[in-house]
This record gives sequence, structure tokens and C-alpha cells, in this order.
Amino acid sequence: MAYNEKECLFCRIVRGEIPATVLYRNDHVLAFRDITPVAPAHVLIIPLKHISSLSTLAPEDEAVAGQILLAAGKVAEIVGIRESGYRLVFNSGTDAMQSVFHIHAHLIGGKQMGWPPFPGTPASHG
Ligand code: DGP
Repeated sequence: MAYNEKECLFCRIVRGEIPATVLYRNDHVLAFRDITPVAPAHVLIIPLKHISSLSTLAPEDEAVAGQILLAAGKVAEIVGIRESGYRLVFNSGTDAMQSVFHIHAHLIGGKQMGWPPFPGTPASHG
């Protein structure tokens, strides 16, 4: 798997080298439909800048992290789920099953979801 900007899948989408259904773009972030949606609305919000994951967010990325959150509300409005509700998920690392190592928020909605995400599993704080 490639982690550098030249080969990174989402960097290639940012550069327009790979097509995507783009719903929103500004100077900091890009939002496009997930290719394998898990809900009626499933949009990925990514920074234009290559950052591998939440774990590698640096203090200088503070503004771009905020831009992802701000974009979430705009995208929820665009896909018509701002009122009904939505979830923002950042998968980071192996246990979370992160598969693309360019930080992204999954904006998911358009159906009733459950909480907690693993009903019946006893919580354990190691
Ligand atoms: P994650 O597992 O959190 O790293 O999520 C990566 C997501 O990226 C996954 O839900 C599928 C999506 N994805 C992978 N390749 C493509 C692609 O080429 N285009 C689009 N639109 N989404 C992709």
C-alpha cells in the first residue's frame, strides 16, 4: 500500500486523476460520495493536504481539522440530512479498519442508526 502523496488514492481524487462524485470543495477540503456506501447517505470528507490518519495529525493541522468538521454540516445540508441527523466517523488504524491512509471523515446518515455500535459487547477499559 502506498502512503505518499503521489500514489495516495485520495490525493489522486483531489488532483482529479481518479473520478469521484464531488459534492463540496473549498480551499481546504473535498467531499465526495463513498464508493461502497453503508447507508443511504455516505460521503467522505478529506483535507486537500495529505495527512495519513488521526494519529498523525500535527498541531499545525489544527485549522484543517476544523475545516473537516465545518464541512460536515455543509455536506449534511447538501445531502438533505442536516435535520434528520448523521454520524461522523474517523477510522484510525488497524482495529478501526482504516483502509485508505489519507485522513477522512465518513459522514453517514439517511437511516436510523443504533448506539452503542457494538450492542451486547461488554465494555472494557484496559
Ligand atoms: P476507511 O476504511 O475508513 O479507510 O474508509 C475508506 C473508504 O474509502 C471506504 O468506505 C471506501 C472508500 N473508497 C475506497 N476507494 C474509493 C474510491 O476510489 N472512490 C471513492 N469514492 N471511495 C473510495
